[in-house]
Amino acid sequence: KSGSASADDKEFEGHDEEQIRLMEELCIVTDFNDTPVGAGTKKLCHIMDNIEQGLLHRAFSVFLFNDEGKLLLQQRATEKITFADMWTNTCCSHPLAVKSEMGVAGDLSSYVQGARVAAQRKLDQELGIAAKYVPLEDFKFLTRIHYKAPSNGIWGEHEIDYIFIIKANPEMVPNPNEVRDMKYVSAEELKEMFKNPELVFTPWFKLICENYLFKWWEQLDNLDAVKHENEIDRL
Ligand code: DMA
Ligand code: MN
Repeated sequence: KSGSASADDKEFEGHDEEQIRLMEELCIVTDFNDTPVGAGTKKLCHIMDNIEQGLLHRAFSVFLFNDEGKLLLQQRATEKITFADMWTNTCCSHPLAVKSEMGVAGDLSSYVQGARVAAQRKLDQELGIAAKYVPLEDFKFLTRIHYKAPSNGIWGEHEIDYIFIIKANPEMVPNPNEVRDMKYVSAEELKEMFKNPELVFTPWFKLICENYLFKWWEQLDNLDAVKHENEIDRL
């Protein structure tokens, strides 16, 4: 399948122009151990046929907590090509295959730093959070999660996802092309949301909640005790 993305492609029929344009971004393609092996368009990396043949890419997920210990959730915009309208963690996307975000082959700390740069970039693009509210050194790296999940139609995810927690109280101006709604929740409020059959959540957010988040939430002041930076958790 062709890697380029254009509004004329039949895969994109009926989709938002800006979101189609973003499908041209170059993601970092990795092997099973998260070593970069090349670059692939966001389009190519999210086609389930390619994923079923083993195509894997690098991603990040940010969990932002305010000083009341509440987690900032977002509901994805209807315009999103994958996982539209679903509730999820604060911000997710991909470090791109550029010098500042890819890191140096074999050097995990440089991969982590590249993912922090990408996280800061997307917090601004999606939520209108200025970099001064989310300094790079404040992104606490917890672990990497390898997971696969189908979306709608031909689309899906297959990622090694860098998980970051950041404590901040930012001003925000959500970008309506990315975000439909935002909400700060306590752990109890999130558990109530999970019981509401009218709310749909992204698969990675559910996986992370089930496996780690509620445990981490109790340890926000002691995250060094729960992080495991050198592993890749296969979920
Ligand atoms: C992709 O997120 C990353 C994960 C962890 C699922 P996304 O679909 O929100 O990416 P983007 O914001 O770049 O469209
Ligand atoms: Mn992805």
